[in-house]
Amino acid sequence: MSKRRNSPVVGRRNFLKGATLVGAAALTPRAAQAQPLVVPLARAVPRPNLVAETMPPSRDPVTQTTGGGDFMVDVLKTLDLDYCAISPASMFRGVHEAIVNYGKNIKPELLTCTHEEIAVSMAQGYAKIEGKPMAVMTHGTVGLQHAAMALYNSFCDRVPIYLMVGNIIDADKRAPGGDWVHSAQDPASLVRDFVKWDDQPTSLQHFAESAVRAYKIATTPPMAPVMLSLDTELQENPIPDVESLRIPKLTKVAPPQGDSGAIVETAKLLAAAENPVLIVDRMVRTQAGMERLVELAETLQCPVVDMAGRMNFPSRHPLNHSFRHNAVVSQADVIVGIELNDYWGAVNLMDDRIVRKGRPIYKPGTKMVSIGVRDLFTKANYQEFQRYAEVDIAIGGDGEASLPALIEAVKRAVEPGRKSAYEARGKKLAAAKLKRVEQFKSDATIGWDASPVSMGRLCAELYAQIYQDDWSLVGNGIRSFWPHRLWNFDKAYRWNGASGGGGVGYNAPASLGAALANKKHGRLSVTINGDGDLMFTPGTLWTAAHHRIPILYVVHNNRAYHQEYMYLQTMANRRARGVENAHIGTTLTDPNIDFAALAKSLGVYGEGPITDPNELAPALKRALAMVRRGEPALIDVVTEPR
Ligand SMILES: Cc1ncc(C[n+]2csc(CCOP(=O)(O)OP(=O)(O)O)c2C)c(N)n1
Ligand SMILES: [Mg+2]
Repeated sequence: MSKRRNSPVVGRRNFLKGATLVGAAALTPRAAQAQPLVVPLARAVPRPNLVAETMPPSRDPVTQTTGGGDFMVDVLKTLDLDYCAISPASMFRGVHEAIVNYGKNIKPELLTCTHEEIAVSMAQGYAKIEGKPMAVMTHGTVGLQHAAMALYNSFCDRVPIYLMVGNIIDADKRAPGGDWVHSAQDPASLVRDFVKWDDQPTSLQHFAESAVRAYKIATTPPMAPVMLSLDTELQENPIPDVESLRIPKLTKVAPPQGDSGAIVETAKLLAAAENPVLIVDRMVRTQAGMERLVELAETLQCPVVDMAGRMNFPSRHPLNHSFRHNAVVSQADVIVGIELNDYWGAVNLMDDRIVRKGRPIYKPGTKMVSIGVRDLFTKANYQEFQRYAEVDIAIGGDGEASLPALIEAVKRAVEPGRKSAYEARGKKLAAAKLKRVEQFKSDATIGWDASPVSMGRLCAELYAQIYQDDWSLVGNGIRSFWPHRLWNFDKAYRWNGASGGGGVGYNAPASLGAALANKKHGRLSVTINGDGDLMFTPGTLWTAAHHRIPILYVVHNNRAYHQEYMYLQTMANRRARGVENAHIGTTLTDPNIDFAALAKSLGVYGEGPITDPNELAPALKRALAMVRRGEPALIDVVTEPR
């Protein structure tokens, strides 16, 4: 029963076979013993049994041979879901029990989380490394409310999450108290603004169809979370009509390619441009996508600005000009933005501290093209769609899937006579890049011996100890730019982007989800975690220990919600009131948080607080030894603010 089903017919037969087995199991000695225990006790009591009189005995309580939850598990097993992250709750007990007993806790295997936000964020980080969704199950209403922010992050980040939420639809079946406060008429209304699709099936066949449809919708670009509300009656009751059930087959949608005419037009613009620029953000899903982007850039010898929503372009490639963003955009005559989350933001500057007013970085007359799925799906309420971007050609198609056609079209459009001009352009770019890299290396030494520890030193020391491993940076809090400046990001799994919705509390659990995905590939996962973020979701560390997920947490401990501290300083400066009070409500001191002790209390190896930079390397070595052995570890480094 635990094998993945290839055809719906086989699926149903296996299901029937399984149902029979469950029935047989119910007649094992344990079950047989259970029956007499119930019957004589009832008979032995001569007094009126009020419970028995007011409530008819539940039908066949011991030998319920089928349960809707079993069928639901059968359906889930066809969907290639390796894990299901949960904080346990009665509203999904029918499926929970079926997963661990009937489904043998395999595909999906349950991950125990200490908060629903952790469960969803783990799924977000996991999906970006593994390329497929993780299931999450939450309690009705309250569990979903906890999950909501992480769901919003995932939605903004265009990451599929397969969310199931328990609910009791029939008011007649709700016990007083908890069942009522945790049930809703329309549970998904809470999150409908930031899930792509939701449903509340009212029969098992309805569940089967909706479950397969949900997976298909979630994994079709633009990918996003989906939600199924699981009625407890469907989960818990015997299956009335086993024979009639079937599991529809899942056929994933091939990602759409951009219109061929528009692709050719774009290729001509790129080939003819003096200074073409490619800007990419959430584009690469696979290693092949990264290699194709390299091919496109090398064909044109043009700069690539990687906005790092995913790991798109090798950091040390001479054409990676992410840290010369303004320089290359201001020179561009053609800009092609691929899967940009925020096209306007990539070509304009806006200071939100003093006067909220934007200005373009690009020259007037610069031709702009967008390729991506952003334009194919928009919701109204939450404004994550960003400012309207005025482009000359807007191509609705998946970025990675559209690259082969664009590369071919560019190769055809390149005039042989211009090849030497391209080469000269490439050489100039390579020299500028080299200069920038040298600058970064020297900048990283500023404050090398300072205490609190500088972020340049922290990231240099960390890289020195992992660069020979098959490493993966699975999180980087309120992003320090040092890793992308100094490290050699050369594979699609070296980095997995940020939160999407800017919801703090993402980094710790999303890093863990990504580390879980890396585990089976034997990769070394490391994350740089803000102290503020970690305090939103500290229970993540327990899940890391419980499920033995190897990951190194380096706490970037500036003892503050430092970003907000800076905003408060700016506000006070603007009003000429001095910054003396900017620490109020923004710092995390008095008492200082002992993250090493926190880690230890949750079963994770912990060291720190490290204030002397010379203690960093030996501490990293000890912690990484734990991680290489397959355990999580944490080191708390008291750092400069950014
Ligand atoms: C859920 C949520 N609450 C509050 C914020 C506002 N916020 C943005 S950054 C930040 C500070 C996070 O602290 P930390 O992780 O330590 O990063 P630091 O700014 O200190 O580098 C806060 C509170 C947010 N983005 N999300
Ligand atoms: Mg902080």
